[in-house]
Amino acid sequence: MRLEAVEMRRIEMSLVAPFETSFGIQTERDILLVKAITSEGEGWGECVAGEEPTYSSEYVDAAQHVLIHHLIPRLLGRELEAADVSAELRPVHGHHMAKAAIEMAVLDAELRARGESFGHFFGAVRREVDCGVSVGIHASIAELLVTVGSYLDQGYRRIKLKIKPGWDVEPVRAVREKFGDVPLQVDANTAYSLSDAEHLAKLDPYGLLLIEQPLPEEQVLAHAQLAKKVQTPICLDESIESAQNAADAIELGACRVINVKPGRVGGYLEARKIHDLCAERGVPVWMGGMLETGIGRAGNVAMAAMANFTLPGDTSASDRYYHRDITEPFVLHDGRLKVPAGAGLGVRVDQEYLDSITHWKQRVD
Ligand code: OSB
Ligand code: MG
Repeated sequence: MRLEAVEMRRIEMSLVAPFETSFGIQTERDILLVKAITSEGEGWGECVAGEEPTYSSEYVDAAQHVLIHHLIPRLLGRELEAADVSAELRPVHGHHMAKAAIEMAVLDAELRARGESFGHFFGAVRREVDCGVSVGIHASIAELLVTVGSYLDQGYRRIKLKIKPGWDVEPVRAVREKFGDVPLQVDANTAYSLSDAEHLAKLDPYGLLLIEQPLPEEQVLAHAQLAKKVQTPICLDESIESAQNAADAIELGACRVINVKPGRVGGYLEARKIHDLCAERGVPVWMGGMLETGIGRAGNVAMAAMANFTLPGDTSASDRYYHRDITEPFVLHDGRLKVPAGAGLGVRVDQEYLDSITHWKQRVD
């Protein structure tokens, strides 16, 4: 397969409700999409980088720049498969979300051309996946309980509460008190330090599935030390940027669970390696989310159907994020989403709607 051109575009999408985390509030997303145009057909990729470098060092303007000037030129006009992309891009350090987007587009083109779905390619063992929902920081406990109640009514099988210092034990206690033993976990997005260990241990009585990324991403050893002071299993998100990181963190005792985000680790193929090595080591994984459109969601749901994705993912329905998706919407049925069965990502992009929300477009060839 030869990569002939890449069409890049930026789209603006409003979130149905503001989403607050320990690193800021988001009300809309400015998303970079890439379309690989190959000798065998086209494929889509979604870049999960946010507008600001606040989740990690990556951000959407930088992803756009590095794709145009450093990544796409290394691939254009070449005979390649998705499996070759990460090796071709190795001279460029970092920029995993940008690399993941182009690898995803090449993989989609390749699989569409041979009529194979992402799910089949990953070795999916289920046709639908259990879904959780990530609940932002709210202005009050009363408002939080309304939001959580509504998600439970919709059928979500697990609740994840975003926490930060000053918004942690109280919201967890309130949710447990009102909703009993629903599967519950928390995500701190690096907001604590090891000196908060005693405070974080106050979450132990609430029987949480896990606490996600309590400490800064580079503090892997400190997570292992924290793990000795809290009973709740520690899960890493931001710290895990590669299969090598994952193996090291597990060996060190820094985490008992891993949140897999294909964008964060440089693509679906590296994410698959993380799944496999965690399976070998008896470490469960779950599919994270970055507020994706239907394009990214399709790939994530397909990967979440792999055997060792044993915890519900942040793979929520389209209407949890957007009033109108750019593909056919993902709809929750009994707390689950269906794995697309069609070729490649198995979703169709609504071209007319996409064009109406596109604010920038460039063809690189
Ligand atoms: O830490 O998991 C995170 C969204 C943006 C950036 C980081 C995170 C999140 C979420 C939302 O928690 C998950 C979703 O897409 O539903
Ligand atoms: Mg997280």
